[in-house]
Amino acid sequence: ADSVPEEKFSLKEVLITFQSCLTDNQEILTDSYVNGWRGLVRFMNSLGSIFSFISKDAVNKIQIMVTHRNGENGDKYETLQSMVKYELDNNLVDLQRRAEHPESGCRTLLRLHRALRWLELFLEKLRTSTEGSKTSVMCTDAYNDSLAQHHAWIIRKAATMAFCALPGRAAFFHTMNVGSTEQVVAMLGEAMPFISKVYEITEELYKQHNLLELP
Ligand code: 1PX
Repeated sequence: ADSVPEEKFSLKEVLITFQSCLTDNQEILTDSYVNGWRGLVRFMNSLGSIFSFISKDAVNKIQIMVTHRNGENGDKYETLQSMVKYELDNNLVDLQRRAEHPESGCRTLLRLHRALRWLELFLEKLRTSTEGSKTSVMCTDAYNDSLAQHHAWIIRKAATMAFCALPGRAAFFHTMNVGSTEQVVAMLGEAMPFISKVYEITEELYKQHNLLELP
């Protein structure tokens, strides 16, 4: 058979996925959330194998969520709200230390949620950057203001080293496959409110149930 041409994918589609996470009553759909991360990981992989230790962890967490969703009680995982209620009501979350439930949906999703904050910060920096701005610096600053606080020294070190391998702003925008710089900036402006909204709602949900520090 003829080889299928590599499908060109645009980061716009990925970021727009976060729009479809929100239901009319402000709940967050697990499947769309996980799909958003899938797309982000795919994009990250296109940046080079130096990021593979990061994507490996992300894929692992995505897979845990998919397994919950495909399980016997998958319907309980339809939204983040129903997941939190189901896992807490049934004592399926390790609150003090990782023990019987090391892969609860709540603790796994919390890691992705913290990474979403990094994404929000990084995208905002990209959106407001100028020609001379360095992606590695923007990425590191966003990381230090979010995820880094939750990572051990060795992870921080490895992550910060990997960021140095990021392509420059022009090449990075090109990889996003969205079009001109103006189009990238416009797309980011469009997509960011949804990402922020999803982050905010999840943060509030976790705060209400005291889940923001799950081991
Ligand atoms: C236009 C920009 C789009 C960029 C898309 C990039 C998508 C990045 C996806 C990163 C997902 C990272 C999830 C990390 C979850 C995590 O914090 N895991 C740690 C804790 O888990 P545990 O189960 O042990 O409690 C775990 O220790 C993580 C290890 C791997 C290193 C994580 C470094 C995270 C850096 C995030 C920034 C990615 C930069 C990509 C460059 C574009």
